[in-house]
Amino acid sequence: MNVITDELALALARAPINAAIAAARLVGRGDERAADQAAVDAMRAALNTLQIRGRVVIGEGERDNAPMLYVGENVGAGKGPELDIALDPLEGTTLAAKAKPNALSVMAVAPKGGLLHAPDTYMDKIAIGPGYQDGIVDLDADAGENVKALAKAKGVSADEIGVCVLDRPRHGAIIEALRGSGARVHLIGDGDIAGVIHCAKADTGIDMYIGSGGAPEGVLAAAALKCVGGQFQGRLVIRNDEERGRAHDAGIEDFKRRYSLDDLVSGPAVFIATGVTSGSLLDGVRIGKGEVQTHTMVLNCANGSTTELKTRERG
Ligand code: VTB
Repeated sequence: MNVITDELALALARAPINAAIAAARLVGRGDERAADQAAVDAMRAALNTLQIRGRVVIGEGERDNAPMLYVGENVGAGKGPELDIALDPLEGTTLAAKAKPNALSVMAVAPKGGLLHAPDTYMDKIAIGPGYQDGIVDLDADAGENVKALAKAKGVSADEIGVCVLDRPRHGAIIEALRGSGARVHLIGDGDIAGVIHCAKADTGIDMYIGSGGAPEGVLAAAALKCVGGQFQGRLVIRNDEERGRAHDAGIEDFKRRYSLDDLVSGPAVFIATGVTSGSLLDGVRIGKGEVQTHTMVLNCANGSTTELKTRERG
């Protein structure tokens, strides 16, 4: 039996909605920390009103560094289903601070044990949308070869393939290989959860996501793809002893393991994202004349449903 009913999924949405509203009041103020903190406080308060026994498995950091929503923190009113929660109250703190598009408040929830406890390290990632044969792209293949394989499978030429990549110097070789294949490269400043979700939406012009970003964001993005369909492969990037320690503490022994979508998200998860700033996926929070409007997507893997929520409330 699935413990996350549609009703519970909608109740859970209050957490990112309230976090997004709190962060939105600080959009464009150049203060990443303040916006993040406001989102964290609001998300935690909302989670603690719900009839769940939640445990944060991906959160704001280890207990020593994060006073709230730390990994291992119990949330919820203490009764109800046991749930694992991965959260990012403000994904794209820089985007919010600079009032740029696609800052989101994000959460994935699954019955206990259903989400990989990803350490706070980087992860090499590749993602594509639904409708392709399994294994059509490969994390270990050359980026240009992946474009060619995807173009063939899609029945288009390589120059019609759009690839989303975080704009970082570390991606120089990948970007070169992608452009060499003819692909269009969509560079984003931050926010690779949105980057991955773009692959599964027909109207974004993005067919594939490649590059290294946060491992926690990898699990959150995988939860979204698991619900709407698509492929995702990831591998932790462990650069030093400290990161090795973090991975070890998260219960990971095989640092070279290549994770599939189902390895990252093994249970029937729900993925919820609320727009903080407007972007290609969601409208941002609108505040004015004593009223607040929000826009949220609730994706439920258990029944494959997508629910779009628009709220309007005093505030
Ligand atoms: C990504 C992205 C985040 O960090 O994980 C990225 O999803 C990777 O880290 O929004 P670097 O910024 O260190 O390259 C963010 O951009 C910010 O958390």
